[in-house]
Amino acid sequence: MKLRRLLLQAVLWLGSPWMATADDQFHAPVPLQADGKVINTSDNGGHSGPCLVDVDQDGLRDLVVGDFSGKFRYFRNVGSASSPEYSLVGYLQADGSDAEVNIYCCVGSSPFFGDLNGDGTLDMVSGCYSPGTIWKFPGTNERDHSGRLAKPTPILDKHGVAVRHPGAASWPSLFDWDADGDLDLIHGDSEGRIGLRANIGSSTAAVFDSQETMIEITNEIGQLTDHVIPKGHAAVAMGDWDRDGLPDLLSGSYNGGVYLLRNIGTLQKPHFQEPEAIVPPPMAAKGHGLLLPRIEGGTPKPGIRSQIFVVDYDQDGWLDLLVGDYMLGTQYTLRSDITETETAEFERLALHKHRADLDAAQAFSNHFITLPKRDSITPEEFRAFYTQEKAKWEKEPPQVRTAEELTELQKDMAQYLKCKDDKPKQVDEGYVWLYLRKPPIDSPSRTE
Ligand SMILES: [Ca+2]
Ligand SMILES: [Ca+2]
Ligand SMILES: [Ca+2]
Ligand SMILES: [Ca+2]
Repeated sequence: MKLRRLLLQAVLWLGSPWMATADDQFHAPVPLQADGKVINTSDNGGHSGPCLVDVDQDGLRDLVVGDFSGKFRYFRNVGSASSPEYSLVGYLQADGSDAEVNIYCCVGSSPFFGDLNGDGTLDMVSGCYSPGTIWKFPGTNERDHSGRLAKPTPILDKHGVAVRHPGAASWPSLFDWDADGDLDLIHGDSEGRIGLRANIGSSTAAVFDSQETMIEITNEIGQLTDHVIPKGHAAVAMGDWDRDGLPDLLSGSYNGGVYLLRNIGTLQKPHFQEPEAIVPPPMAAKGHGLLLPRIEGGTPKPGIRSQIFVVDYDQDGWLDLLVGDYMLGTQYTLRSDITETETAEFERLALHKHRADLDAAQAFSNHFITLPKRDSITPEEFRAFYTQEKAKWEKEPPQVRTAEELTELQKDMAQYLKCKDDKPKQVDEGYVWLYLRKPPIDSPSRTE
């Protein structure tokens, strides 16, 4: 048993998903704070969708964060341009109530601002969940501190048809894609598609083309595909990441990574390279960030379903990233006298248990799909069949051995818990991570 435990520890050391760090181009990510606390959209189901914009037009960029409620939390910058400090004001208002989009699965609201009618006030756009309509909240001239917007309408094309991809969720961004002086609409969907709707109107009256220009890449098996973002969830943004004068495309992903598609076309006709991960997915290949072990009061860790905002946060000339995320965690409460070493040990055990649980669930579902099933079956009959087959399967020797190992693990974990019999709680989390970029090594501005 001792040998097995040693082996297990070696595996756990090597396999920790949190060992995956952002590429050397970033400093370690830090979660943004407001009013002295880390911003966490857990009370609204997580899925943070960040955006920096000067809401109250006092010359300082404020922070707007979407989440699973479909609303938009507004944090005013009460610090300075070079050293922002945020304080929660409340939800952005639209037409007398909280601005809101429809969301019931998998994503957060995704605020982005731009002046679509040239009246000098910023309008807000946001995606939502199924159908992935893109909503426009016109800006108003009421310069108070509530960030007032007018009643939302779906963004329509020149024929009055709502702009959207086939995928369930949508993420919009506004950018002058073709360098003709007006804002175009770039939008991604949950299947990883990204498309452009050119503004065929003007900078004072945006009209979006009915033709979609899709971003396409050649995938690993040589097929041309428009599903460009690995694992889908194309939460798009644009910015000249490599400072070559051509705006590049960036996107979040279901896996929590951030991808860069370098523009190798021209200013008027962008063309993109295949996506490269500039923030690697925070999870190891196994597991997708759901029900990962978390420690109550522990240090936050980047999750999945990244929604991004590209901005030169520290104004050093190099674009940085804000990354909103989601994590459904299994939260454990540890003993109050626990040491750092014990905490690390507990994290390793809990992670191993998480993976073993996932493996067991996957193994049964692999087995279950091979079973012969009747054509017509009621949901009750299906449940009974499933339960009976699972019970049978769990009595087989490999599953019995796994169950014994899990019991052993649980015993090991119990010594670190506040109450040994406590059942862990499930918690939603959603942070806003600042990935400050280090200027490239060959850049004279790099300081380390
Ligand atoms: Ca401001
Ligand atoms: Ca344009
Ligand atoms: Ca570029
Ligand atoms: Ca910067």
